[in-house]
Amino acid sequence: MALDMRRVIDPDTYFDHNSPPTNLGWAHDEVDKFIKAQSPDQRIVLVTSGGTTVPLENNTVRFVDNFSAGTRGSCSAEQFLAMGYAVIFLYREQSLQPFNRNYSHNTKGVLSFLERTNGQIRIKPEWEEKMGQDLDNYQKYTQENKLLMVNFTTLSDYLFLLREVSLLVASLGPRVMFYLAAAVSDFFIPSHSLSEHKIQSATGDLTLHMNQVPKFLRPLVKNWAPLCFIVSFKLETDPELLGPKARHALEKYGHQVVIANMLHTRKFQVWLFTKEEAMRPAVIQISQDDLDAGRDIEQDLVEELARRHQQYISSTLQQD
Ligand code: 9Z3
Repeated sequence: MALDMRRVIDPDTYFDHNSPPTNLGWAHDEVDKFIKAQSPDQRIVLVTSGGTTVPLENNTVRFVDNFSAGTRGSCSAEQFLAMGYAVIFLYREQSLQPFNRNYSHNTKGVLSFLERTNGQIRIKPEWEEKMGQDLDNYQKYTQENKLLMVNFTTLSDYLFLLREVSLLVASLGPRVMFYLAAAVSDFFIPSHSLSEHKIQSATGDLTLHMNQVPKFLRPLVKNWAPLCFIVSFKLETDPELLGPKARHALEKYGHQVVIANMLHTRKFQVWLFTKEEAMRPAVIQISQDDLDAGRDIEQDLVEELARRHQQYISSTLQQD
């Protein structure tokens, strides 16, 4: 794959040259209603989750995908709700969703939470309590306007929706947290260069030229939502790069927290980089035994971020 990285366009040009997703108007109205339904001191978090796709054809048969099951995002959304946040969950269609993640992608086997007894299908007794809690929580949070789910598929869908939601929640200021766990492609093929129909194999090998995606964290922090508490994620596979890249992101965009994680240890260990702790990031970790016992690292991570978010809110109130 030959990557053409010379032409870096700015974010506005990107929006001028790509089409918005079909759910953009719906998302605008729903987010608007959602934030108007919140009380004046309600803390709100935008959780992004799952990977973006980059289509290779306009009538898309093939696409390049970014790695993310949506575990981090869906699990964190549940934790934020438990801590009293209202959650806007911007997620990749078909990736894990809060309260459904243990059933839609059950690692113990398809429908393994069900059994047939005397001809009747029923939930296995060992699943009943957990399923009951998930059902109750999901219904409670959606009915109380505490959980709103908006889905994306492509990189372009994601960026349009991210900008739309950011501009809507920005006016609520410091009590809004951005928790940007979605895995977002760094490269894309501009729509004018896309093949209209399925690329044919008759001409032999395929060489792709991909442009660099403009860095959207910059306008998000500077222009779209400058008063909000912004947490981005940095994913690497080379341990030598993780710290330097996390520090670089903090310096470049000037936001509040970068959570650094390695692909293979992301369920056990994450580092929290801030301006003050750039050389000595706080570590959050759990053991394999914790994980086997059903404990998720997101419990500790979200608790810590909520604490820091509260400090941020208090410090901005003192400045007023
Ligand atoms: C993450 O680093 C997330 O923690 C994971 C979660 C994607 C690893 P899963 O969904 O995985 O639980 O399977 N997300 C951010 C990845 C990303 O694209 N970051 C960009 C980068 O590293 C910057 S925003 O350059």
